[in-house]
Amino acid sequence: MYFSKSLIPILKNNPSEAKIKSHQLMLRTGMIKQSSAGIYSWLPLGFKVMKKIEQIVREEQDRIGAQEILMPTIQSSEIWKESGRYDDYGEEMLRIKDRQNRELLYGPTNEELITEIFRSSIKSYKSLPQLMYHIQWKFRDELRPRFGVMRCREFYMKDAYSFDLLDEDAQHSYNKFFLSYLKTFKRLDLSAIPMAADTGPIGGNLSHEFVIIANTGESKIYTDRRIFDVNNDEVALDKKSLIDLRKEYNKYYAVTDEKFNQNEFDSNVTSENKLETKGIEVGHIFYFGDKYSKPMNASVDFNGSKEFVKMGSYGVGVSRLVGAIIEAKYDEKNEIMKWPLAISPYHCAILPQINKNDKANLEKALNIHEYLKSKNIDTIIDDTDESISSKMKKFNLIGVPFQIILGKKSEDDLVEFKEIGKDVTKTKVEEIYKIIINKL
Ligand code: 5CA
Repeated sequence: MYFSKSLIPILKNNPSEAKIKSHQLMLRTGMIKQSSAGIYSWLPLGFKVMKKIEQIVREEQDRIGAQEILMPTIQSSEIWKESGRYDDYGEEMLRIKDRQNRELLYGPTNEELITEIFRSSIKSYKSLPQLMYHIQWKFRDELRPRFGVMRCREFYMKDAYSFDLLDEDAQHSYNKFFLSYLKTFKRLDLSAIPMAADTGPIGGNLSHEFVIIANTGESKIYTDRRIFDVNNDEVALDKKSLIDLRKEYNKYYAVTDEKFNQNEFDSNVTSENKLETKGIEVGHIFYFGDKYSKPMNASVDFNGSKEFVKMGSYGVGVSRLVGAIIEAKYDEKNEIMKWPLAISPYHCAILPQINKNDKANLEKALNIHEYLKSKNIDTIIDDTDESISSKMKKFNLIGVPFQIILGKKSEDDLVEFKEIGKDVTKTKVEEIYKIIINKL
């Protein structure tokens, strides 16, 4: 990709309407463009990052045997009347009428629709468990959309749903998603802590929010610091049974605002381990038994008797994650965005100094570009006539983790190469390929 031909509208300064760094950076580097309050278009740079995050989320859902489907954004009010949530959901739900005057809505979540799909397709307990997910836009008419993609009205979510026969089977499904979320966030290089949480309009009595610590977060959290050690223990993730893993986390107090109780906090956590801070909710899982299956009559036949299935739902804020990762990784002082390589908009940027009467540097850049492209390294060339230093600044801000610099005196087979935030070294292009591929 050539920078001169790309739709990456970089701004010179931070836009004044953006109050937090992720919002500032996303507007400044042209990742998104607001179309109306809390509604954004995703331009190529932002879209690439979001798609890479989506793919990691998808792979970890597939790994636990969840089946990908795609439900529509527009739903009929009928099923919401069956569950009783049509009136309960309130003004956050965007209600629409079609030309026949039928009541429709833009889905804020999909418990009803998936229950309707389940009840018309699955009849026997032998088909259980069923785990399904989709990655789709949602709309919630938030009273105060703010902070860019962090709290918007239209947002991209992965939502999964589990259906089981017995309560204990359903708890097992819950634990599978719990573990899958830990793995997903780890792949995104985030330390997201599961916190006991309120269930709000989704319902049920068991729920965890996955929260990353950030000053700009909207969730208040109270926790025992030692839970971070559990989260950083790679071995535990692979070796522990699901039940042991849950027990490991349950040892430590970790709750969100709504679940907070000062007496419990004081009696369970010593003062040096107490942490009261703010965080960003990047995922939320719920267990709600037959809350939807009963009123919507979703049951299976089990040895001649009719059993309402036990359900849970599991959400990841895919579009919110783009902002959350910026909040966690942006080095504000040096204006460097440190995307984890797996989700950076490009793996490598080639920054040649372009001389008017000498095309040698550009040609060299094109050759390197072809070579890296053939090896599946996602590469961009900055073919504009800006100075090298302004190109480097720009790509530090965008956050391309590897940069090849072709200055005036670039020798034949050695090029200047640097990993973002580190020093320049002179390296062969084949070596560069090996360095990048090893880190991917
Ligand atoms: N049906 C359940 C689970 S699938 C559900 O909707 N859960 S939720 O309401 O907690 O949303 C799931 C995730 O979507 C949240 O953890 C958050 O990361 C993201 N999210 C929720 N509201 C917004 C919003 N207004 N803007 C951006 N992301 C949001």
